[in-house]
Amino acid sequence: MTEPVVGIIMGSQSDWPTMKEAADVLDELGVAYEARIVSAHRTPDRLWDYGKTAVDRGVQVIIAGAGGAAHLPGMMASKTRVPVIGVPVQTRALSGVDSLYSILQMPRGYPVATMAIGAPGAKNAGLMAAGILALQDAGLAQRLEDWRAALSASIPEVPVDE
Ligand code: RP5
Repeated sequence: MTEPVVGIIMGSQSDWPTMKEAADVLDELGVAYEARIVSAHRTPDRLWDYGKTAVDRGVQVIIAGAGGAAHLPGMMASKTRVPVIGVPVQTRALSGVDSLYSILQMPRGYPVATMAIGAPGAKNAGLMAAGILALQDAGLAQRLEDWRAALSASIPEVPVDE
């Protein structure tokens, strides 16, 4: 069994339908990952343990998704030097702008690479993680090139009536 090199963490089970977009694209690209519920507010000790052990466990990129007062990505970035990609989960009350601002405005020194709100952001987080790992993995680099080429080829040049 391949050890996970990407950690997909999220604040709640309710984030999974969004965060699964990241997992799905990592599956397509053959990148080993783990998915965990790690809440900054509800399970702070779990967050601390995850951040403390990430490097030693071989996790090379963390994708962290949360909604509302979305402190998970920033807190994780403060606990580990593993690069953190933040996904603002769409919320009902404020459409995810709350999540976006919570994740985006990090103080100097503890960056979070913040994606777009919702499912497109989660998918791009998976692709961003793959791009980082591909710098040291020629096989993955080729798979990512092929994936991008296939997406590009699927876009028609001429619009049609639907
Ligand atoms: C955040 O609160 C989670 O990341 C989730 O997006 C949001 C709502 O959580 P639930 O009430 O659905 O568990 O911590």
